[in-house]
Amino acid sequence: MSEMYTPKPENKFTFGLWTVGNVGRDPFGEPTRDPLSPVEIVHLLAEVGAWGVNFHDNDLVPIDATPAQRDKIVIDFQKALNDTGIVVPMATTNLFTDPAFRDGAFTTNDPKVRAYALHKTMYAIDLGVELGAKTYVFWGGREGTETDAGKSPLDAGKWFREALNFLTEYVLDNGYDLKFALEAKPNEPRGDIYLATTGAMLGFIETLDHPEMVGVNPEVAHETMAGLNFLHHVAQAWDRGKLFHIDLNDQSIGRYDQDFRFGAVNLKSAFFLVKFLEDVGYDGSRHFDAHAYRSSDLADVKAFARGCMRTYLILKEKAAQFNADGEIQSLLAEILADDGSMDDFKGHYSPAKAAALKAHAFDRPALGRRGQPYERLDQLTVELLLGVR
Ligand code: GLT
Ligand code: MN
Ligand code: MN
Repeated sequence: MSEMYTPKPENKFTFGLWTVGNVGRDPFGEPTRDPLSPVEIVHLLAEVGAWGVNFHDNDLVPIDATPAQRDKIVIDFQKALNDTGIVVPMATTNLFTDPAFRDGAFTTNDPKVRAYALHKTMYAIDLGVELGAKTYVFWGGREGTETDAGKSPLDAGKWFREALNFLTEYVLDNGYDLKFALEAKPNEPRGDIYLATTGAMLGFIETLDHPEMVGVNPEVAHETMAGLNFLHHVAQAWDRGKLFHIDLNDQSIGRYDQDFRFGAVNLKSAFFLVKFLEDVGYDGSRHFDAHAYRSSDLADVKAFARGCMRTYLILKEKAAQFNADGEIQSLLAEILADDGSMDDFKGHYSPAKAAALKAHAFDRPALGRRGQPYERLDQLTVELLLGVR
């Protein structure tokens, strides 16, 4: 195995306890794998070369644990982190498994459940911060509806805003060094989930009391489930300084929530994504929010985890190759060619510029005759990915 494809701490590869710890349950079948303890998962992640581990409160501490049990679990987990060097960059709250959240957490019509969701999240934030988390993810899997007959989307949005405002104040009040990252998903487990795309989240963030503390955690599978171009959403988040975290996995359009190994379905999209993250210098976690096939055993789970990281590193190498390829770069130069003749019309508005632009005579037929060699460029990209360049 080439040294180049060996994961290193600076790659910031992370997995959730729930990812390599996934036991292979699905809506039609019982688990196919034995559960691993959080300590065992930390050792597994160290063995495969990951940098960090993320968790929901209840991945680590069972929802009905006593305070004494909680403290013992945290001590054991911290010891595993110390023994392996694995870090905790991100934490989150499970606001979807317990029946209390059957109608949502922050957006349910039940004010007691909304209050309980805040209560639970404050404890979960304390736990995450205690173990070193700097990013706190909000994935509202149950924040939605099957029918809009009994729930107002306006109320839901207002309640979600109030909850996030409350929690950012909680973070400030406690002096925590913690930012929030909102994760969108169009559906599953709810029929429809509110704020279904990363773009919707970006718009919502600007309505909060502390928008500077809140960004997004886009997930490949989630934008893909909605039939959208994931890279375009990541780019919009990056442009706004809001790419606080990213969930890498894979997914076919139009299927159930698959959470496949990174690069398992659409290698070309994965390539453009890795190229983007590396080109812009994204320096956050590369979190693999995926799980092994239900047919996998423990050895195959390790192969899954190694595969996520190895594919990322291979695509990173391919991105460098793309950037250094003379033929590809000359096609790009042709596509981006600018003879400077429009320079006077660029930049900020001025009345004189507007008048000059209105007076300019364009050769419209000539504009329409200019082709762009995207076919050639795309084929070169495919050949590069297939390893024949
Ligand atoms: C769950 C979900 C993921 C979220 C996790 C964080 S939980 O596995 O499918 O997309 O990122 O809450
Ligand atoms: Mn997912
Ligand atoms: Mn996710």
